[in-house]
Amino acid sequence: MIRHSFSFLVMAAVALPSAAGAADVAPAAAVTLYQQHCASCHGADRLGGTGPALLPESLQRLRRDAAATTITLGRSATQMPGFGDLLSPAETTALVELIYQPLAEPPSWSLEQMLASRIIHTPTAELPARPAHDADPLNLFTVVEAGDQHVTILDGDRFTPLWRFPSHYALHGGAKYSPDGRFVYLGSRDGWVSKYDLYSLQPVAEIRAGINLRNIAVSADGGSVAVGNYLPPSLVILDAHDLAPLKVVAAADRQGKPSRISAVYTAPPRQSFIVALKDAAEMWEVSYRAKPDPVARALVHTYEPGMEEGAFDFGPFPVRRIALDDVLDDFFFDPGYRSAIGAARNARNAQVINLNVGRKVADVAMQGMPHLASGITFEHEGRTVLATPLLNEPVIAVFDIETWAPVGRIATGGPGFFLRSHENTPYAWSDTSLGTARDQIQIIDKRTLEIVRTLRPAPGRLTSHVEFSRDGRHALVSVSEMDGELVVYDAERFVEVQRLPMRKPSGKYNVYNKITLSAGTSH
Ligand code: DHE
Repeated sequence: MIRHSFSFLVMAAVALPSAAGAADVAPAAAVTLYQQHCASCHGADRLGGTGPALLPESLQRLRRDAAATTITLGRSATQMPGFGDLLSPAETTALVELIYQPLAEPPSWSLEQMLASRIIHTPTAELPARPAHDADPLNLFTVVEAGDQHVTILDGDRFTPLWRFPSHYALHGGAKYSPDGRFVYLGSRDGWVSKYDLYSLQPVAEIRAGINLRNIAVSADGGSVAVGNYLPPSLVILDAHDLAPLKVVAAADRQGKPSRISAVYTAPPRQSFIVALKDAAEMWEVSYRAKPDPVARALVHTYEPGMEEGAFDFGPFPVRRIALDDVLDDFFFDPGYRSAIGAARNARNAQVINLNVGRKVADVAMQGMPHLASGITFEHEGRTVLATPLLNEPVIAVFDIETWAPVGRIATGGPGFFLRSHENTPYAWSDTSLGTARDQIQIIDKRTLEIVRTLRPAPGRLTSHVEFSRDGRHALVSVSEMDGELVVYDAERFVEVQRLPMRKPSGKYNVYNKITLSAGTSH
């Protein structure tokens, strides 16, 4: 497989094109340059090919100067060559300007294109019955290395890499596992869903389910994978075995106004996927309880507004619409999956939605912008609480999950992205990577809600995501720099055990903690 990716590294020593030079190259000439140098890999329409899509929607995380560096120098460990000898600085700048322009027509991704993109790497019948390695298959970590678009599968007992492979461009959101932990599914921002076998350490299948993907979820019965897309606005249901599309739902409100999907998660006791919409004040529940019959399996169902009778769609994976007061950017479930608590990024309140009755039942004053996907639950003074970092305040907000009453606000050394814990530790670990002190991990005692220790694994360097080992004895921390590392801590004594060099590690996901729905991590 050929993989292209963009550098997030700006090499100051290299003379880069200046914005002033862009005036030298007309936009029409930039289009010609694009067709000459870029189209064969990135697609004549910029929707991607063997290289990633070059659209503003998929390049959100890449600064323009970093894009210019990549065009000039290429990208090591990928098929992206440097064009510094072929393009003048002004031409490079013009190309950068071009790829950050939206397309004149909203890009479409048809079912035919989706089907044509699908690759079966290893037929299920050829997969071995037992692991080909001697590591505990339930104590593996999938580690995303965003720096050079790779993934490392790590033995969680010995902290040694078992397998490192190239991924699609910009993986985002949690890795999702099959219920038995054998397979891992990854979604990339440019629309690819890939499945890998953790027994034989090889790819199984992949499909491009959209152009700009948000996140994926695997059903609790292991049968299907839901894909939430920004572009085209859609929810795609795939067969979890071979990633064949089963249903494509055009994401739109009841009146037909399109909406991006902001997040999709599985709700195991409900046997359904719960879906948040970014541009429509609705939440969806898509049931996977009824299995598609063989005829339905052979057909790919589509669903658009207007097809439903009442609030329901009667095809396989029926869509149930729940009307809300506001859009949702993200949400979190109570432990019984009866309610979801969700919030819009620009809101200061969160809404509690009772999924059984299908309506909003409470507002929760957050006094800040919660990062609910990073929330955790734990027992505190005899009640279950939800704790979530706020993205715009140096605070972790804590709420009673039964009454939604505030329980506390933990003042931290800066706003952070992630909060992680484990049933076997009294501590929760949080980063402060969105503040000025980007290098801190703060350890909170879940009994007192007080910070008991601040760690700086690599002073001055961006430090973020934490995940615990299967037994909760170790906490793995990402130093998310290009020449970064994974720092393994003894979670009881807060002392460093090991360092593993990694290329800008972002998230890491422990198989056991994920499949057992540990309260200390995301699912
Ligand atoms: Fe994430 C998970 C949304 C920016 C790294 N992020 C998620 C999830 C959502 C989300 C909805 C849960 C999906 C899941 O697990 O299936 N993230 C958003 C945003 O809206 C935001 C703020 C803006 C955006 O660009 O989309 C955003 N996220 C980032 C980053 O800038 C991070 C740090 C680097 C990156 O990769 O872009 C980042 N997000 C992550 C990670 C997870 C994640 C590592 C999984 C955490 C986990 O433990 O499950």
